[in-house]
Amino acid sequence: MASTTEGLVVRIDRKVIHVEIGLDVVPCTVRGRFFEGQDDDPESRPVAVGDRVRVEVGGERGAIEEVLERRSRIARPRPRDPRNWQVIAANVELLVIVASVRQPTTRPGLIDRMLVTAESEGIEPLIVLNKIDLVTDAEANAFAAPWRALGYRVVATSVPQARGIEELRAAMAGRVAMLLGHSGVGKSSLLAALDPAIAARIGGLVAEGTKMARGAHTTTSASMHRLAFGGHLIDTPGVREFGLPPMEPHDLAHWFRELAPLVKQCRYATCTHDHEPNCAVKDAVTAGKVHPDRIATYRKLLDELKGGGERMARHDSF
Ligand SMILES: Nc1nc2c(ncn2[C@@H]2O[C@H](COP(=O)(O)OP(=O)(O)OP(=O)(O)O)[C@@H](O)[C@H]2O)c(=O)[nH]1
Ligand SMILES: [Mg+2]
Ligand SMILES: [Zn+2]
Repeated sequence: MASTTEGLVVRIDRKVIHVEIGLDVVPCTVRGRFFEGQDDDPESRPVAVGDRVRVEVGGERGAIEEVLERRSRIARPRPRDPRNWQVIAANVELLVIVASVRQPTTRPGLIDRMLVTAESEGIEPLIVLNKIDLVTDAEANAFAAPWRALGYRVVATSVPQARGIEELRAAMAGRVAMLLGHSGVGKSSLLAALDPAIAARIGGLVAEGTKMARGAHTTTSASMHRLAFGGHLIDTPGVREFGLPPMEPHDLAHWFRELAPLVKQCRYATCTHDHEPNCAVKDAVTAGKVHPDRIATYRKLLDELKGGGERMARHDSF
């Protein structure tokens, strides 16, 4: 007899959605109505890794009947259709923004974009500065300084030197965490270092979710892993760019920690801190109280929102 139970989406293949139910992972299909009007592209499906679902289980397989309400979303524009938002993962509690100073170099603006997404979705961010074996401590500290000054936690790590791994474990334990960053910064390597049992357990899975490119394993789809020390960690493919969730331009400053408290002092409630008179944010910038990189990112994102806000607002899937 089939029975209905709750599960957690851990991986999405072309034909099958893998759902963790208790200690098992059950291959599932979705009820037809989910796919109505959808093409065969897994990224366009209304189910994401991290979704809590109700599943009807019969024998070895299941059928997803319902996706439960999402508490948070990490989304980005779809590569082939930037007006349409693709949810990479749902219900993330800790967004682990992985960066490296070298090989590859992470632009500060990318970290700030991800921070805006985390703040606006109510997700705790954690910045991981990986590959610190390739730089001096002084370089690593200089890179991390602007975010540390704002109270963001930055953990410096090295996979070959096993530095910072224990601190990361402690931050993730018992939570749903997600790794996000450029390709090659070491997300999958960190996952394997955090829980060596995962690397052994998912040997075949890794081969499926990776492709050999210039001798490196590049992750091609998001997948969630149960951590031996408690909690779950989602590994994701590297991002080259990262868009913003649709929002009103005057709301952007709320998600910049150092700007948010100033906004109330601006003359206009809808001040975008751009051309408006009597602007507390502009005063703070003039007084040198805001880091130049952060305000540069704010202005860039503001331009994007002003240019694309109306267009994005019609796509409220984020
Ligand atoms: N020197 C050094 N190399 C590292 C470190 N972490 C990872 N690497 C190397 O960096 C390369 C890329 O690592 P991956 O873990 O595949 O990177 P990724 O972020 O998962 O990349 P994508 O899946 O493409 O997004 C590999 O050759 C790793 O061995 C580190 O801390 N120091
Ligand atoms: Mg990877
Ligand atoms: Zn203002």
